Amino acid sequence: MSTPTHAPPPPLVRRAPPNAVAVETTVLVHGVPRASAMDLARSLAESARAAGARAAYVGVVRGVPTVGMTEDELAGFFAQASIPKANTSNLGWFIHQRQHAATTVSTTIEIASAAGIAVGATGGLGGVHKGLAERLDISADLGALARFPVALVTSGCKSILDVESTRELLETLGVPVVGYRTDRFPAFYRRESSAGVDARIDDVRTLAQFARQELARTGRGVVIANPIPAADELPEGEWKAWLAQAEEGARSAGATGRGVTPAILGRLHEASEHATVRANVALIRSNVALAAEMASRWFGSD
Ligand code: PSU
Ligand code: MN
Repeated sequence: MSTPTHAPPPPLVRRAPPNAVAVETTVLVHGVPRASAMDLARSLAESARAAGARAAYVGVVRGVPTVGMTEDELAGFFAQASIPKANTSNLGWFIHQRQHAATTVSTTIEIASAAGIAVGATGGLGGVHKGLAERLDISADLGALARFPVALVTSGCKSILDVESTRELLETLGVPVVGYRTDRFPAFYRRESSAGVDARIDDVRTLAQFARQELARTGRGVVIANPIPAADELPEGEWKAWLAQAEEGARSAGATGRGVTPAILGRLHEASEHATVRANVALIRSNVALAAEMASRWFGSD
């Protein structure tokens, strides 16, 4: 009999009821100023509770994939100067190294589905980055949706990406995109892009029924596109100016690869005097609430 060369991987920790909504930790660690991360975590948990379900934060805690991180574990993350972003390609290494890591959408749905959680929420999906002619940069989020059975509520994808190409790639991968009360694929801070959706559903009951059927039928994910609340949408002109400034700043700072998204988002927050942070928080809250309504329809409310 051969002897294993190292200890088996630690088991997954699941502290969440079946109706929980999986929420990523990258948005807390890299998406908002660190000082507001715990407030955001609490306010999202409150949004989920108000809609009848629990929010379960997903992260890698000293190498252990965890669904339903405690406040202490979250505080441990926020106290660190930097926490790496785990996607489906590097997750295994963080586990092997017994390291902390924040989950992106890709690893949130990978870990959540392994824990039997079927609904997740995020602000904006990763996607196809601009400048493909120079370098191919496509988020692992898209491939993960084709593999892991989670219904993910998102306000489309960040408008710092190539929104139309992201939408095309979801189609190529065979991931259905359902618009919640919309016919357009949303672009994060903006309610609409020029891209469309596969189906429009206007009520949560049908949304939950359809997602449940699709997950059972296919074993892969579904995107539920929920536009930013109208009152929180950013004016197009200002948004474009802030984005141009942030992109230029990130470029001259030499950001590449996984560093591009946090570099642009940080600069956007500064350029807009935090208007983008407020919009970001508003849309995530609305996505968590919709996901919680779906989960409670699907699995029963608390
Ligand atoms: N949207 C935000 N802030 C973020 C992200 C999205 O407003 O931090 C994160 C999400 O976790 C998403 C990830 O899954 O960025 C995609 O990163 P990448 O392009 O490196 O795959
Ligand atoms: Mn990338």
